[in-house]
Amino acid sequence: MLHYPCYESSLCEISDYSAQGASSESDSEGDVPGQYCAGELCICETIVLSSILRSPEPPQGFRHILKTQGPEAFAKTVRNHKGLLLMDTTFRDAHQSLLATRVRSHDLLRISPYVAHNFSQLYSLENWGGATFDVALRFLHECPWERLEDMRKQIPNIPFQMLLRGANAVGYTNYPDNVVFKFCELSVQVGMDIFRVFDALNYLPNLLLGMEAAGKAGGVVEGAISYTGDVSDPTRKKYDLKYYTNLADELVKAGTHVLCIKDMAGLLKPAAAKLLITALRDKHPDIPIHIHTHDTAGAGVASMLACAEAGADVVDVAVDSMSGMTSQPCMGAVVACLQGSKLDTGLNLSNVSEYSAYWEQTRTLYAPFECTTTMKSGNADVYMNEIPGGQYTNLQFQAYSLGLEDFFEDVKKAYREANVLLGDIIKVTPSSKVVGDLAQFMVQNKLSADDVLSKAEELSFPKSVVEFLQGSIGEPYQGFPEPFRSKVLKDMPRVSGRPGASLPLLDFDKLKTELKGKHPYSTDRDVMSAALYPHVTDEYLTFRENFGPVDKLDTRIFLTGPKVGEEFEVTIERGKTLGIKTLAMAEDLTANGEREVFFEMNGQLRSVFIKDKE
Ligand code: 3PY
Ligand code: ZN
Repeated sequence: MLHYPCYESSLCEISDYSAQGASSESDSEGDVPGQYCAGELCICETIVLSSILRSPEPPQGFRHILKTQGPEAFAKTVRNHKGLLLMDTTFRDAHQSLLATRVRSHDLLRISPYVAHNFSQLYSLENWGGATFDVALRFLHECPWERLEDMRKQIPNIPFQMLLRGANAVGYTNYPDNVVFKFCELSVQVGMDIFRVFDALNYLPNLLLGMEAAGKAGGVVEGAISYTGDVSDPTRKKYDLKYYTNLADELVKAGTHVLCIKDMAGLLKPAAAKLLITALRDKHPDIPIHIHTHDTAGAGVASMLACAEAGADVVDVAVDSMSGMTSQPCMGAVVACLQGSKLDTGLNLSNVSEYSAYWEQTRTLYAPFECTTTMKSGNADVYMNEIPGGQYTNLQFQAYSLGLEDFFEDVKKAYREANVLLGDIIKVTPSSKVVGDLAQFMVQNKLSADDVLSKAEELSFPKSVVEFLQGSIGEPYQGFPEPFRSKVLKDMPRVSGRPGASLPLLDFDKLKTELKGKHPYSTDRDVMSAALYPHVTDEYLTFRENFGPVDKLDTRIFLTGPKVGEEFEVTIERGKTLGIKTLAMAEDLTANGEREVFFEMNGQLRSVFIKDKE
């Protein structure tokens, strides 16, 4: 008879097991090691368990080629592959766009063995970088490096992909060069494989720095061109086909292993996709082409199919229940549309559905962060305002939380005007913040574009706008807008060239000594986190010292806390599970606003004092 693992408590055991391969016990009995009890299987357990029982070792994937033959051979294999390859963004961009990046390691790790076993044909799994680094530390109180390491253990076969913001690494500002290099080096050591490197202005010196850092670390370099405008519209002259093909030539010349078009706002309509990819394919027949988009308007699947037809090797999708709107196009739809064709993805639609069912259920845990609280449908107005996927949801959420019903409509209109005032720039983190800040400033102060121009000398612009005009994130294509720039900056200093080039190198030894002084148990990974986010890392380490590894709690308990009388389990490491039962709370608060909470831990009575927030 097959005994079922208890909800939560033994899932980690199953997951660890999958990474380590079969054991003879399990083979003989059809059972898996760990703690068992008879009971109901949740959907997650059912699907993970069934895939592991089918085959204890996950099948080999593209990572095998990468690790045994290196990035060039990997790129060649991708290029020679028949059929369309997919990158799954569910673990990064999908939840960054739909759930404010709040998905926790706990929920990513629960489904990781299933992904390893059933999606080994993926080009890559995007699971790190972008906003995930900051949000993990700042809001989830978990270590992004541990997340990466733990996922690697569960998914040894599929290449991991991350988003590197060029010279901004995974931050919002330029860092000293040695920070970017060391960051990439450590990322590869911990388990990263493919680096999608972009720059928020497509500013080549920044892009090349990120590419060099990723390449030197041994990663696959995916140089990315951020896409804006519309190459199928002859009236949109600034970012025309020539602009993109010239940039692609530069990235290929710089040795990118894979060429990426990063359509962060979902502006690449099918007709434009056909033009652009055909042109790139003709110029660079040997280089794999990878396309990223967002489905904000709802045309994402059509665009990705057009890209594939025109010769793209890889496109980005998110699993069905985490796709659509500001996220990526639907994986199941792309898989189904290509089934039986020469571009067949090789993925099994039933597996996609099972995977989707897990996320459908898991997504409900993150209801407080749901973009669907405010966003009910796709919206083709993105073709006019060009707001990137993640920012679109953020701006809408902000507008609703301010209770200003028309605010979002006004901000979208102002965003368009702000973009023109700033010279029609590429808009993606952090340049999108510059445009968004200016748009909000205009709406809040009831300023038209003409007002902004005529009063530019007197207005007190948001910091991000001033810094952008100073050149602190790089130089926009065709230069800064004049006379606006001179009016705003007056005699303020200007940075010319690559901003990071003038920053002094970071003294890592000094930083380590300082961090150890304050947090004796901090590691070299924490030092790297502190190099990128000093304050956030300090707060994360202090939190962890006070409250322990809260990433081990299940998501409902983490987000809302247990109810009085509730029993739950926490697996702190393999084989170490704590049984906790909350018993009661003291009626009175202490002088410093704390309340004593009584609970049982593995049968023993304990109590803690907890700050009462009410
Ligand atoms: C990021 O920089 O986090 C992005 O997702 C940009 O598109
Ligand atoms: Zn994106």
